[in-house]
Amino acid sequence: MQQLRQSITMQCLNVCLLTILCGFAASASDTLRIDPPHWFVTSHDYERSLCLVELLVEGNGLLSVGGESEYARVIDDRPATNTRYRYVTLRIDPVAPPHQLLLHIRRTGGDTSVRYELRTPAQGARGLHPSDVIYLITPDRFANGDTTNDVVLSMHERTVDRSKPSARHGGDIAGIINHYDHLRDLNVSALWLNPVLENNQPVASYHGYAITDHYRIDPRFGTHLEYRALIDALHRDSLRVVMDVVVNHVGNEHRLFRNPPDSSWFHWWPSYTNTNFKVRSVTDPAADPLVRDTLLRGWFDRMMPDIDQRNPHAARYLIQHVQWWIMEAGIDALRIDTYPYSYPEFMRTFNRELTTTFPSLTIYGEVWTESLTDQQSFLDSTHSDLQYGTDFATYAAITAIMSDDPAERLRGSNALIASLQSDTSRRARMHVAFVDNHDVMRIASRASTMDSWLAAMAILFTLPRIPCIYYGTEFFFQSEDDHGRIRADMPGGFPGDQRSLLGASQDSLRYEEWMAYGLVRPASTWGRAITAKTTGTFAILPAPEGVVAYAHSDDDGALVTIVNTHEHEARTVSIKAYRRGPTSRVLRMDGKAMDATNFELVVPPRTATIYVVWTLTTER
Ligand SMILES: [Ca+2]
Ligand SMILES: [Ca+2]
Repeated sequence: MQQLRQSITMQCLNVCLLTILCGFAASASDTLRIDPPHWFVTSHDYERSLCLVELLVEGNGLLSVGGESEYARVIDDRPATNTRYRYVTLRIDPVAPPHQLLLHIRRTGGDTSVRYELRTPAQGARGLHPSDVIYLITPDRFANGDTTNDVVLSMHERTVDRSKPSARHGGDIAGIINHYDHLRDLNVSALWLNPVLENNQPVASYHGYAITDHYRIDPRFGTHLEYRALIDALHRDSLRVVMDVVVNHVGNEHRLFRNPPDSSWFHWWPSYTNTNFKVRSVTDPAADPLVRDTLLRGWFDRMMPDIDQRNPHAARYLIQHVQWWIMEAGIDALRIDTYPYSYPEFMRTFNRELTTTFPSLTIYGEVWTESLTDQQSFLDSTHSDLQYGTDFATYAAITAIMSDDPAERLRGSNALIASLQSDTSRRARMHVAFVDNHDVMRIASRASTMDSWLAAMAILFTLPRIPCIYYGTEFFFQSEDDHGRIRADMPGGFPGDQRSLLGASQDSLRYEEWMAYGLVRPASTWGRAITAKTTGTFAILPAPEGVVAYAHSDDDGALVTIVNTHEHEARTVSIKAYRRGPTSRVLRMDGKAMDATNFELVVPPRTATIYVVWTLTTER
């Protein structure tokens, strides 16, 4: 990590030098702002759509914006309704080299010129793979690597109080960099951070979902360069980076809400109207139009004004900021927050444009519905053509299987089968599965026994999905159903912590922590080690009622999971289909060799067990 920190210091020096060199632009245009702050040159045919960019130029007394270089030119310039803004379209030649374009800006107070940079994009947009394992971190709560950024005097919220669940706790990007070895040890392959863009809100600004500047890392989380250095380190180790994207709303302190280019950038109501959270209304053709309207146009929260993406400039602004971060920082995948609350027409444009521009990019939406049918509807091309979703239907099935109520467990087992049957295509393998996240109670608090927790994790890691681990779940974190408490501090991540779980020896962990880590760590390796899980054939096996059995198999063997939800009775499942000859063996995931003479497995009640079937190929 020493090397990583030195690299950040060098990059800081480079930026200081760049700022001095570009001092001309800064001094002549100190009240000007241009979003995006720079753009990129491209050379591939598929990136052709990036050759047009709409600049939102902001400043006092703007009259016109023009400019031309050998490879780029302003082709359109028009005022917004609010004359503080102009929409300026720039066309860039597909073969343009990186360079600076001089923008001439006429203003009532005197003309000025600004050098607008066209840079080489970062390598990224490599997408996720079915073998990936995602690690989700709430940056304010994972680790505080830099106490000097805890309080930033220019921000509205200037207190850090770890005793308050909804206050800022001081965690940051430097903390993630300091504990990067934990990610490596855990063997995850992708990192998803809750949003790290500026949230300059007066209260509860820690969670990141009330963005107030689409082009700035929140200074309490660190600097732009620290963010990029973290991503560079992840990429060097072939890990992928997921950006948490919010296009439904902003924080009400966002300058584009406080003084918008046009009031039609946002949804307005005669009196405050919250969204009704009736997600189904957006996919149900028979839904009451008023209900659907309130879902789409109601505000997510009083502090989170709802964006009207029917305004073409607002829509362009949202799409471009994502393109910018992909090319600026090398983002590989997007997680779209509050997906159903945005207009489906806008999301369809968003999805198609981004996946056309970046063909390997992965996009998954937060589709919070436990209905399988509704979940599928969002993926339909007639809706918004979403690539993949966060799999709430399977999550609901898993939590039902953990219930102490036998009837609920039976319902859960049937729901899990339905979920597995609903889409056994390759596409389903890219949905993101989870047993907890930053919005729902920790899975350890839903489990009444360790067996129940183990069952949930066994299912999570063997589903034909990409598993996502919420930080702390590897240490059996528990919580009540409260956002601030779900997002608890990682022990050892913060100065003064009495004990540390990060890098802790086995001796210093409590039993549950040791057990949990001992499962999650190897399980996150299986996805890549057992090729059958990601490239083999998936099948649901015949099993008695209340039992779910499924397998991934290829020529080398099979990964079989059997879930028995019965209260007291063991159940038998045949896995003869995976016997490849007399040298086939069955191993339980804890290392115990099973009696493989007849390939009938007896599974204890209220457990989920993983088996590996393999064959001594040299003797085959
Ligand atoms: Ca800090
Ligand atoms: Ca909305």
